[in-house]
Amino acid sequence: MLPRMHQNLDGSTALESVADRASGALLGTFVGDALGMPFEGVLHTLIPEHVEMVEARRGRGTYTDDTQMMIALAESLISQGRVDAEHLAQAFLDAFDADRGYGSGTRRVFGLWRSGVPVADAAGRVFDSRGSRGNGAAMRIAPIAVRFRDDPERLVVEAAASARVTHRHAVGVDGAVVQAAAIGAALRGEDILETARSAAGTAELACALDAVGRLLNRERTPAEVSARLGSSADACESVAAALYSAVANDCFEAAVPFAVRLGGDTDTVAAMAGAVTGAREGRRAIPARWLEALEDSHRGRTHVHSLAARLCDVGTSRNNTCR
Ligand code: F2R
Ligand code: MG
Ligand code: MG
Repeated sequence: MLPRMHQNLDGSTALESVADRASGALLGTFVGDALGMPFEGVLHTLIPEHVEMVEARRGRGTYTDDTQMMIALAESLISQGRVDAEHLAQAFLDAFDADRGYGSGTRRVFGLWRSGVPVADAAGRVFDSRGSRGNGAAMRIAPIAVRFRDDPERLVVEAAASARVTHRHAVGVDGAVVQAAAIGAALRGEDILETARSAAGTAELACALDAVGRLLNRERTPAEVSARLGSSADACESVAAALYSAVANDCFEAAVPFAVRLGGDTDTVAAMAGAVTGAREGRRAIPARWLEALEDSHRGRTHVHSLAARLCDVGTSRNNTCR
């Protein structure tokens, strides 16, 4: 069957437009990660007003665990067509590179898997068996949103399943669900905050997203926003901060630097803001100087772009096209 194509006003087709948004979601994560990484853990007062790709520990434009785990999740999804916890855990272990900077809880989960603890059990053994409420499951979630963009109910189920592999605390899982729902809404051209708020399954995330809504009543500085929402590695704080950055700013070039300027977990808040705004505006809206700066190693920007295209195909396996 031939792909369904509709001509847009700018001459592009609907087919191109979805592929471009899918690529925007994955490369937006990568760009946010690379822009924010040099400032991770830095107080917001020490971050320059004009954020650009600067020299970093592994070089300018390099990625951290956020993008590394997103790539592993995308590869596993393409291979299995859905979240397969065992396969995903192995993909995370195969991709692991300590030098990319992982969360302590996630490293402990990996260690438990390596020592023979079943995949289904390990995530429930960290943080005094409360499980992690870190943002590690939310930061990597863009491939789930692309793959299940046309089925919002399935998107939520698969996002939660992918999160539980490493994060068992309700807030860690809910952060991933909310972030996936927001990216899905952006891909479909729907209201991002409203969709995210409807997807929230914990009172904590729901309250944080209500606070985001209230902050949108006037222009805010990054200092004000980080004081109200927080920007730590906690999923509740950082997902809300990323969504504020995406919704309060009308273009990728403004939203992602705004997220970095919140301080705290800068690579991750910017990666999540980048995923949402990249999905909303497409890869074509990401400044070329940032895309060109991204590392293009074996699993670099070319690979990430091709993963997005393949996720589109897997997502429409009925006719093998990207709607
Ligand atoms: N880990 C980092 N950055 C520090 C190292 C960077 C350094 N510059 C380097 O390059 O080496 N960044 C990455 O970690 C965050 C994602 O974390 P994830 O995967 O969720 O891990 P974790 O450890 O499970 O959770 C993060 C922190 O949240 C707190 N926390 C989580 N659950 C908790 C609970 N139940 N009770 C209390 N605290 C909990 C802990 O402080 C965790 O360490 C991203 O920023 C990524 O970029
Ligand atoms: Mg990171
Ligand atoms: Mg981080």
